[in-house]
Amino acid sequence: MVYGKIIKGIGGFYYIDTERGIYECRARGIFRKEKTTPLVGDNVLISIVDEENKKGVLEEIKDRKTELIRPPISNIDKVLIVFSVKDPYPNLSLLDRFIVLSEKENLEVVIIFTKVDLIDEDELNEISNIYTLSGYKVICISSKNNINIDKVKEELKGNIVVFAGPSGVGKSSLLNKIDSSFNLQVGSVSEKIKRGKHTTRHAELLKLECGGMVADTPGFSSLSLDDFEVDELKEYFIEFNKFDNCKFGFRCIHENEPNCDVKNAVKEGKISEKRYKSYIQLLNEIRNNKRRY
Ligand SMILES: Nc1nc2c(ncn2[C@@H]2O[C@H](COP(=O)(O)OP(=O)(O)O)[C@@H](O)[C@H]2O)c(=O)[nH]1
Ligand SMILES: [Mg+2]
Ligand SMILES: [Zn+2]
Repeated sequence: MVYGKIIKGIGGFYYIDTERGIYECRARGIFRKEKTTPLVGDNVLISIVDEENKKGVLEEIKDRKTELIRPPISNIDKVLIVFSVKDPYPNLSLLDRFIVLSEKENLEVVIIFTKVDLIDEDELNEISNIYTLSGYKVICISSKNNINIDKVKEELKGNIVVFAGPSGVGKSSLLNKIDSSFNLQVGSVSEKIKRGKHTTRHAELLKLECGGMVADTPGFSSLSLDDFEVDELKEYFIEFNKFDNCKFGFRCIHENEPNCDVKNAVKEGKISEKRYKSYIQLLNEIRNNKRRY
């Protein structure tokens, strides 16, 4: 048997990348019986049926490290969350929402601020400090002026990553810089139209020149917090976890409780006030969602 990874799945066929090339495989019936659906990203064993035409059978799926449902993809190592510092101006509450969704899925988060050629250093620090204070790795780049593209490549090496972020922030420009074979359309509506036509298209993994793979998907296809509980949200604001001396202990949701360690840390500037406000905003959103049903 040959070891490989599913990089694409279309109409019951799985495309498995192995050291001997890519094989087109059907899955054994046993998977259907056991109700396991092979996912793009799965590490698998295949048996080869026809070497000449590169056909095989998917025999075994190895345990998954992570599993995203939307988009359906497994074993992602990290998510690179991309926002521009200007044009468009970053919506930080949206950025915090991307972070929360990633933390819930147990993905490593790296934040990339793009278009740094458009603002001065003080403005840039003000934005990026919020997230370094929270404990995140932040990379500030310009595709236009070739700033810190190597640092992004460093994050990709040997990893499977997904890029997430709103449109217009420079994701395609960045991917083109990372790997010249991409040749993605930049700044045009045509890419969006193309995407619209392929809304049911499956996730796919693309190999990078620098090693590693990137998932060809718009990141999260849903940004809703419908699946969240009020008392779990605090887990996904990772900087809160350092402050655990609240009077109400682990039951404290750091909102209106007295003697709250997290609220004190906000007052002392040890936790960003912006991040705390985002937290309260998302908390209320989760509550309102629950009331609707
Ligand atoms: N000034 C500046 N503009 C950029 C940079 N990167 C991308 N852009 C512009 O931002 C717009 C959107 O870029 P694109 O890569 O298509 O964004 P995407 O929608 O996230 O894929 C285009 O007009 C790009 O030329 C950058 O580093 N600096
Ligand atoms: Mg794009
Ligand atoms: Zn508290």
